[in-house]
Amino acid sequence: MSQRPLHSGWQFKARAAQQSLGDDFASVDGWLPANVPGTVHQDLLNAGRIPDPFYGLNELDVQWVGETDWLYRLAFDAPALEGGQHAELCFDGLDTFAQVWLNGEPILTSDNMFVPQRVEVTGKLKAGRNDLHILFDSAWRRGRELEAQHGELPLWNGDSSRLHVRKAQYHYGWDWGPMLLTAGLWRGVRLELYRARIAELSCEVALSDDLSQAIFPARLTLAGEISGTVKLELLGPGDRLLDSVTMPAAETIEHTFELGQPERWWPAGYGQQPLYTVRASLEDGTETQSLRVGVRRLKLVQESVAGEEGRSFTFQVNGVPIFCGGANWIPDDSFLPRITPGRYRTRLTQARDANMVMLRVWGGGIYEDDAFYDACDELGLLVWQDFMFACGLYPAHSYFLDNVRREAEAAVQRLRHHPSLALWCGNNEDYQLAQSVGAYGPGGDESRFPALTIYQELLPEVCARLDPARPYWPGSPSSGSDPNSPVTGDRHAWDVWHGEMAPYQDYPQYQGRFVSEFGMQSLPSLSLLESVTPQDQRFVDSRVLTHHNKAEGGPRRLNAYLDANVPTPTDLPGYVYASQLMQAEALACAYRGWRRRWGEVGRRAVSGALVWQLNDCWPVTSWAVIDSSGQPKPAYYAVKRVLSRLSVGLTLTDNGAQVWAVNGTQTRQTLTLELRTLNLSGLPVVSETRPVTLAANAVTECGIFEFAASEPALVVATLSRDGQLVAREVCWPEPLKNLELPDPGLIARVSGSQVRLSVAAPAKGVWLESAPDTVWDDNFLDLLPGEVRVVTAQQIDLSRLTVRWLGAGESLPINDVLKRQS
Ligand code: BMA
Repeated sequence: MSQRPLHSGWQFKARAAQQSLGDDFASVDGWLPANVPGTVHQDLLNAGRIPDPFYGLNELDVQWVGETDWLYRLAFDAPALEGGQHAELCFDGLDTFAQVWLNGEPILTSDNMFVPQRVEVTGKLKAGRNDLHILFDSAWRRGRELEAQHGELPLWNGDSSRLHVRKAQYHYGWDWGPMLLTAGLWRGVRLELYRARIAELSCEVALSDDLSQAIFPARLTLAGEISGTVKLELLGPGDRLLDSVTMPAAETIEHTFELGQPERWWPAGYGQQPLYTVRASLEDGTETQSLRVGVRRLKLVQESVAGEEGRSFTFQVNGVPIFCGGANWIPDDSFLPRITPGRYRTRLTQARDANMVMLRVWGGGIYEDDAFYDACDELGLLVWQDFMFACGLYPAHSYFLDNVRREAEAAVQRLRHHPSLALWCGNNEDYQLAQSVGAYGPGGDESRFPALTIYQELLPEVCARLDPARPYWPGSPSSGSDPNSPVTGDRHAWDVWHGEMAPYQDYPQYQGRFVSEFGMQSLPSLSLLESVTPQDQRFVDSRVLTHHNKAEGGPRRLNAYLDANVPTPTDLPGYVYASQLMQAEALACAYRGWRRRWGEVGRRAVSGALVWQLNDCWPVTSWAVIDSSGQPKPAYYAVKRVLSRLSVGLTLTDNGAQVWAVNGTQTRQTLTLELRTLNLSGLPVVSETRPVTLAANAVTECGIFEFAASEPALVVATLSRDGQLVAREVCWPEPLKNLELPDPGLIARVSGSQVRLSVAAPAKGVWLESAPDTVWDDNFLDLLPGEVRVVTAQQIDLSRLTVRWLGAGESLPINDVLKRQS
């Protein structure tokens, strides 16, 4: 088979309504160069026809783009077909309402951005020049027409017409994202010429109950003229050839490789991520396809929780229950083709480095790129995969259902071989939306929730047929009649921030068996904000900064949490720091409290917590822990610390503090627990030391550390082994805004890629910043007298290095700190 990408030479222009379509396509004027894969916004930006939609208020000025119809055209050369050869045009992604003509003849109509299209053009393709024309109708207009036909339906976020359009739902605007209705060839397009081709290769790897034997049942379907033989190979990690078989070609070929003592795939931190390859080649050498697979047994266990109501919700890999600390993933850009494999890899590595083991691909985005899942396989990140429905009461007429079925089949067939893929999930919050309008739950009128058939029949049927071994879950959240039950299924814990705006200190009591969403807003990094804000708008409640917070009541809610908790300067840098400090405190409190409830075998009261959200798609104040320039916020480091394999926790009581420790390793740990209180100047008040033994993969309650709370004091718990620090927790008197902290007398020494920090008095939230691309191994530290903390970055731009902490008043250039010391 020969594959020719058709990516260069495209042109585009706006459809001129006053002309016939033929004349419009034929006109010589107005065509501009287009990039494929790409979007019309990117093309217009490249051509200088629109300003950067991310800058200032420009989003508002580019709305016409989504309301316009767009023409794309390409002239390309093709060879004469040889006898018996087929020609197919393959469009991996058309966004969204597209009609395609080849040499003036209509060949395709497409209306689902998630469905790749393959069109046979044998007999239509000419030797020599060919002309491809595509009309993309405005998704806005077409959505409105569909809505007029099928009725307006309730939703949260975006324009209600989105519910009728199979296009990434966040394109319609979300409570963290702009409305940018893209159009175009967002994924690749190619011409395939072949006599015979591999239409599909699948391999559903299975592992025996005792984990000692793996089977690789390779299944191949061929299309075209079937003759000769096909070679199937199994390669081990490092591409060692393990087995191979040659079979006569047939429409369907099946062969099962068996392997004793396979190397097992594990989530990050639990073991390695060995990957096997199943490869199929046609005898004539014209095509080879391969799948990278992993050997692991994954189960979703729901069993009783001793002494409590309901059932657990625990992912088990190779027999080991995994506490799924992690995050929700949204598309990393409003303009999807800008997300390169390298960018995926960077963002996912950040997640892995924060001790996360699971990401949830949220249903308002896309079935992500192959590069996303490949990286998750390699990094050991489990993927909770939503189908693409979010926060709406979707229609379910037969045309819509057929469209959804094709979409789901395409997604499942493309992704099912990935060992990282842990779960298929029907939707995001559609059960809750239905419940809120009286269409679900006790007394709810389910006839008003037609999409139930999608989540409870159509999608489970597709999954059972095409990916039977993988768990399917109807919705996030769902759990029967109460979709957001705290005792079964998964739960979105929005009692903090949304809902009653509960204090974040109460997070532990808003638990779920698996908290698949919770979050707290903060501003992005100052450097990112400044890059998209005109000078005269760089103040907290400027029109531009308010526009870059899309949440309903966003600035007001954020201020409420700031006012309750932290000193909040009114200058922009101070406000950025305060919001990020508060977010970090809130998320750490949630993870800490819920992870304590990981318990032990038979008592897995909370088995996961996924923060809303890992990343951003544009520069915005949002719940993300990494901003859209890729810079981690302080919360990122707080999460990383609290999710480390071994951690220690404190909860204040009337007469002291409860102490517990989490051992996320697979072995029992014998450690030394040191408990102390310090006054705000850092002088020790009470201390004690105890040996502790922490059971494997469990939480150990270590009892009460008693002390009289006579004055505001810091409570410090450390775990160490042979004098080496293993984990530490510092509990500060709350609210932080009331603390009167002395100057910590920070001492910094910078040498090469290291910053060594020490203090004379306790310092909270010590935050180092340098060039935006600086990658720190740790940051946002609590420093205590008597210790030296070393923070490393690959490269430090000393001239831009600043440091700030709670109470510092401003970010200090490190050179000033150095001068103060000398
Ligand atoms: C969740 C998500 C999103 C939303 C977020 C913050 O429930 O599913 O819809 O962006 O809340 O409000």
